[in-house]
Amino acid sequence: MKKILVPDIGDFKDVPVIEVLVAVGDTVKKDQSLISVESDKATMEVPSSAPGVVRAILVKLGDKVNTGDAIVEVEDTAVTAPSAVDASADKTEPAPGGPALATSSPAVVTAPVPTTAEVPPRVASDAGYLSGTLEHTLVKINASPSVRKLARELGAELDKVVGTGNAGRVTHEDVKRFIRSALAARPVKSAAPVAVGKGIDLLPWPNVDFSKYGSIERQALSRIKKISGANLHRNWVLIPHVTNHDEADVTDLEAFRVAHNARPVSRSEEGAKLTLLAFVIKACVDALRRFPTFNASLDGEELVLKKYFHIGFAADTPNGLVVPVVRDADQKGIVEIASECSRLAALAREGKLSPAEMQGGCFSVSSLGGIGGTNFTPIINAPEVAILGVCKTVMKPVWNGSEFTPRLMMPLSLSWDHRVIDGALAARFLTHLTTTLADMRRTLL
Ligand code: CAO
Repeated sequence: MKKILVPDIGDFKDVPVIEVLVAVGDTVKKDQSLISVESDKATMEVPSSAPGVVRAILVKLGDKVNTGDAIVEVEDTAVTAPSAVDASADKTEPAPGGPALATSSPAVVTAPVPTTAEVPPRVASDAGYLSGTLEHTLVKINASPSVRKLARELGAELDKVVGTGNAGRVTHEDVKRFIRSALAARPVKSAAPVAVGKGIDLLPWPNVDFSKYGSIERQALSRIKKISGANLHRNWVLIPHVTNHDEADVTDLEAFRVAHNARPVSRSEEGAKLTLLAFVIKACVDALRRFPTFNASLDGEELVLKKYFHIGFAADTPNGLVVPVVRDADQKGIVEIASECSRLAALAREGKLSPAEMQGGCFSVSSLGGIGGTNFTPIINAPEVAILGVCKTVMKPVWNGSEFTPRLMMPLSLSWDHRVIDGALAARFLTHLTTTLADMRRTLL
């Protein structure tokens, strides 16, 4: 029998138990959460330092615990389990400076086993940072006990769920959405047997000890980075991307924009600064209308064509990339689109976008125009089928048939899903976009 103790929880004292996550008779794995405790700064799940069967629960809801308090008694089943780790501090202490090896099976060699106090708590912090001994063990899971319970029941890994609540707090709806999208992303069973093709068979990731070559520092990825990274990776691997590049002559457009911003034409527009991004979104809507295949999603062997025009735009925030959506951009004027982008971008930076403000996009625009660069290959935001990258405008000599004239050129990069779109269609779409941006009056035709 092994008593599981509260590990070192740093400066926290008398933290109340807000959840008991196991019952007597449950079989628990090593590192499985046993209880949750919550201080005014953080929520922590205390994991089991050993596998086994829960024989007694020594705390109840509302009890206050401190480092070293016993919370659960576990009968250690490790010695009989085929691949188990002998984690019982009663039976096996790691030999100083070397691994603990003993199990009932001579064929099983175990890893060094930490003592109870060495098993770190999983910490969720509203503040995002905690000091002292916990700093290196932080897992930012900003969610209420009931949300964490729901996540456990549905099998959602909370640290992969994007929190859309206040300060990125994970809500019940976030967990359900995560599960829905995980189910939707499951490979559809094909009626016909797959005769050829292989899974991606890659070399293992290089395992390098960088500190051998110089001094290093490790930083945990932000929550948004972890989630967007997983999504981007899936999209990059599963979608056959092609990117076309072109340039739009925005000389007249920029002159109009600058003049408009200098002297608003009406009181209602005063204060709403026109941005190039707003014009690009409007031009994209026009192109999507003319080329409906771009305003679509692939669903098995069908294309879902959308009759609405919700346009997402990538927003760079201190915590990573998010994509707020301008809804019904076809029904909005450029001033309205500009002020909506500015409102959504501000909310994005504060981490206050609501789920609805990030859902339902048909097509995305990723603008690096305010920063620089000549071209890039944006990754499609599934289940959309195309994305437009915008780079910084540059004044260039352009041949007009008789002479070179200085023209302000905007580099555009259109990535598209080759399962849905062919190269010729993509070139037509991009040509339409550049022509429209060269003279936005075309959108009125
Ligand atoms: N060419 C030249 N200048 C441009 C430009 C372009 N294509 N686009 C914007 N600018 C200028 C703006 O006019 C503005 O200048 P002024 O202040 O003098 O008017 C300045 O650059 C800053 O613009 P901005 O980028 O802040 O504003 P925006 O409306 O163009 O973009 C937003 C808003 C949210 C798209 C932007 O802030 C942002 O987050 N961009 C990064 C998107 C991103 O990370 N994409 C990569 C995704 S893949 O990892």
